[in-house]
Amino acid sequence: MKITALEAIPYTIPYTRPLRFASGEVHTADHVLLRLHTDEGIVGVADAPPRPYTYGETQASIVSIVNEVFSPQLVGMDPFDREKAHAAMHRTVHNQVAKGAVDIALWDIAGKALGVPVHKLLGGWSESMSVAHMLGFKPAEELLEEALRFGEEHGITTFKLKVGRRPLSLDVEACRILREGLGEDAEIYLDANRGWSANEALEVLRRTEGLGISLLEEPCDAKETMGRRRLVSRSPIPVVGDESTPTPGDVSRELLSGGCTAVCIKTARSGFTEAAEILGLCTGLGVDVTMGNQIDTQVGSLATVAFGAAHRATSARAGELSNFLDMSDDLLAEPLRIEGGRIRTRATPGVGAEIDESKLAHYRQA
Ligand code: MUC
Ligand code: MG
Repeated sequence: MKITALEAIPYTIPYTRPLRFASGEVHTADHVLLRLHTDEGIVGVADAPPRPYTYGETQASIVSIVNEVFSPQLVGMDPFDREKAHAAMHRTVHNQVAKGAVDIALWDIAGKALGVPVHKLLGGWSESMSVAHMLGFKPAEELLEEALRFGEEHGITTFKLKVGRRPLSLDVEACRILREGLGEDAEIYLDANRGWSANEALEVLRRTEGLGISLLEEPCDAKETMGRRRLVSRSPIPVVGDESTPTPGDVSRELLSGGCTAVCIKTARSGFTEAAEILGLCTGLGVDVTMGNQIDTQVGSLATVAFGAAHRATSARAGELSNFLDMSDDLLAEPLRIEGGRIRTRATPGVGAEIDESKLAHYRQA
């Protein structure tokens, strides 16, 4: 089989409820749908969500790198030769999200060609994932109302609270109100998206002691090396690397040098191949992982479910999978459903992201 064309389709779908966090905010999903065509008529599909504040990529840059750089490198290759595809793409630095989408589309082709769902190819641990919901910046009472609603309507009991605000009392208060309102069995963890300094993060840890916060993600900029290491060595809870750990090399550097003690895996920026390498590093070192959300659509969330459900370690915690519910529409022909707090993998070959062509035609930008 040969790759015949890469198609990068920019599209825009508005959010009903925007998500705000320390490094940015999202009002519209201005993503790129990637399609890898082959000479056997099999098409691999993946979603690329640009996050300029995290990786520097934009919708236009993803379209351009795919069309101008990756297409000439990959057309003519066998889609099963993932190592060769990665070697070609890695001649270009960065562009994590564009590379991740190509990788997911390659796995999708492999699954479709073999007639096997990708979660089975990757590991086949389970057929579903438990769902965590990500709560953006809002007044504390509104956060509690949202968390209770997601609990009642979807059976979700794990919440990641976006923090990193000033004054620190805003987030300390939000933690207290959530814990009081959700009860002691709900899991609550924090993600500051580098919004604080290391000292501010330490102060928040002191002021939230006793509230049962389970994890602290990317509290400060990992490049501020001394402060970050002081924070990690003093934190009573795992400090999760996210923006600082997109590649296996970043993960090993941050873990071994004391920049984090847990790792967030995102298929949107690592694809399945690098996500598996990262997972291998973490399980080998005895480090917890979370399945993160890059503010994904249903297409992207389904890819996260395929990877997360496939492995034991990624199934051990709830994955961040519910933020597509805040979008006004989506591209999947058969919508994702959260039932009893879980999302199921698809039994169809590949990742299972069948696209509704009329919706794509409606939302596409070019
Ligand atoms: C997260 O975990 O940080 C916000 C920015 C991004 O790239 O992902 C989200 C969620
Ligand atoms: Mg994060």
